[in-house]
Amino acid sequence: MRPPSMSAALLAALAWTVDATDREDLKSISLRTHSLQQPYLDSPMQSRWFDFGGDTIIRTDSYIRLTSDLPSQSGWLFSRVPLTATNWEVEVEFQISGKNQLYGDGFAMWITKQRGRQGPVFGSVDKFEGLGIFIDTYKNNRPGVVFPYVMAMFGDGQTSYDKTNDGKDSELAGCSARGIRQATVPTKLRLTYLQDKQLRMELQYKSEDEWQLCFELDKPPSIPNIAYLGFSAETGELSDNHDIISVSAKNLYRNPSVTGTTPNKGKSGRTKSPPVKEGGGWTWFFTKIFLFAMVCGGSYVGYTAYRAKGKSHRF
Ligand SMILES: [Ca+2]
Repeated sequence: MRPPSMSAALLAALAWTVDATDREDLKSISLRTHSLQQPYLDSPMQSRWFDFGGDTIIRTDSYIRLTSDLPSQSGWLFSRVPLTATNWEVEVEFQISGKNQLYGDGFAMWITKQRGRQGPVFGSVDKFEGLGIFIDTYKNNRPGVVFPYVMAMFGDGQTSYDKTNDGKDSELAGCSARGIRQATVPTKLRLTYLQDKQLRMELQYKSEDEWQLCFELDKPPSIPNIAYLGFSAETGELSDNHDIISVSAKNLYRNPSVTGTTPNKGKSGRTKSPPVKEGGGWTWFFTKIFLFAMVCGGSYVGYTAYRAKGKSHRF
């Protein structure tokens, strides 16, 4: 068995040390293929990693506008390659704004098998497969619920989103987010997915650097193997600007120095799964090199001392 090359091992080690998430047992690596920031385009009218269509317009110094504050608009933005990471986190800065007293309809974030097609669910297709997150700003019919409302729906490819009742029957989880539109601070969402373990949504809209937990599910449905990251929005009679400011996606790894090796850190105790192979092998590889160096160094010192002692006896 060949050990990994030193450069690859060093790179992996560096990746662990930078960019830690707020969970001690997880480390992250940025996914450039699923991240977006100004100026968004890397050649005139094109982005290497994202496609856009419908009424979407891009202002390279400001935002990607999925819909403008005009009636009957519909726009989308989708990654070109699937999100293949098993565990990931996507943080999105967005802005919902408009000049009218009545406004709608909101926007969606997608992790779905379908991509890049206009449709009736916040500007994208119905009967989707995968995860849809809806930031619904217009209450069609959900008595007693404060809007804007943020909800997750898991699509099986057959179930329709029921717009008339704001998707109530197909809701996986959700929360009210009064103030997420026309907010005075940058508005953000952060979605974390740990396969078979956790789906968590946090929102930032009340004050900067203060995250509100929207929902957390322990055993989320499995996202299709081939699933694209996307965004879409729609306006009807009522309208709003729905803007994506930036997207930051990360691949999450279990931290091998915490999982199963440090008994003091209680959190790792509940993790039954073995350490992620990308990490465990290389840490052990470094440990072995370190131990080998210690043994060599120790032997040399011992041998030198032994010889010196031998000499002193002789004379
Ligand atoms: Ca609605």
